[in-house]
Amino acid sequence: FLSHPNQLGVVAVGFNGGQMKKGVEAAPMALIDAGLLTQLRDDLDYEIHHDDIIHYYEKDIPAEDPDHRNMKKPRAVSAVTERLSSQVYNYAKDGKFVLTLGGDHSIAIGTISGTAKAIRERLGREMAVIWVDAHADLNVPEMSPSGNIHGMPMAFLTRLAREDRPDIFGWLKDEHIVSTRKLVYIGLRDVDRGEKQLLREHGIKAFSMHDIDRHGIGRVVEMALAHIGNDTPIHLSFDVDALDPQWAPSTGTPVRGGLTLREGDFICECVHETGNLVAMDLVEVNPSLESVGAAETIRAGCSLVRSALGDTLL
Ligand code: 6HN
Ligand code: MN
Ligand code: MN
Ligand code: MN
Repeated sequence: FLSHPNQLGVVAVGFNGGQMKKGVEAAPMALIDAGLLTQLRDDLDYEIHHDDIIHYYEKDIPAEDPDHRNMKKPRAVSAVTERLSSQVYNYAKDGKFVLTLGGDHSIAIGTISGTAKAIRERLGREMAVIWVDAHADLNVPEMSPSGNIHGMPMAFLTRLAREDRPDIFGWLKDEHIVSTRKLVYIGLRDVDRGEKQLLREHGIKAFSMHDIDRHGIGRVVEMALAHIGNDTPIHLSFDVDALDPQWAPSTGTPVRGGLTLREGDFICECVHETGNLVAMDLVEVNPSLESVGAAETIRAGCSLVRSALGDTLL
């Protein structure tokens, strides 16, 4: 599905407004300083398209941003993701692979809407999303326990949540939307009550840590890819907290009992092998949360991205 499979568009998103902890905005810089883009260029032969800017979107963030429908910082997240959506779209419409380095997971509202629109226009197809996370990030605003929008992106992207105000996600049009049938979760282990109900009601495919323990990661990835079908463009949204805190301690909402780094890399490798991957997000790396674990978490993040881009396969 990529007309230029070795052309890589990179967006560095230093945004933390989808949750309350500072530090996640520093992740793109930390990942790039760790040599990620150099490795992709020199070891994996990608031609990198990057404006060499870490985007903090200061000008898009309003001074006044009162809660709306239980959402915190709704105008900031909306404005930033709207801008990000067109940045991602501009790479994807040319048939480039798009790598977005977050940032908290609210940014997926921007990245996924951007690729979904480009894939519709360019190929006349609906895209699938593989969401690897400890959490489902499927809360409708009113049922969110925290009001943090990083727990809501998939609700807006599937239209399970909707808002018509143009300054609060009303900019999301049909072309940006992903079908609940084309969404697959891997790694879930901390899902809120309302989210569980939505997963059930809409028959959304979800593989929890329980499923991974039962079937093994190999079989789970096979089933996930079978659900999507082998002729569908894939956007991979990887929340580093899917990994066990042993591998990725520096993240805002760590949950024990997660994936090993090897299992995370394996998921990325298998998705790469399909040849259908068109975009990836790496989110929720927070280098300031764990002085000891930050370097390790950054290394894990780099490893996941390299795996999704074809490293580690012989
Ligand atoms: N993430 N379900 C919780 C909430 O606040 O809605 C946690 C969300 C975490 C979001 O990790 O991207
Ligand atoms: Mn997440
Ligand atoms: Mn998470
Ligand atoms: Mn929880």
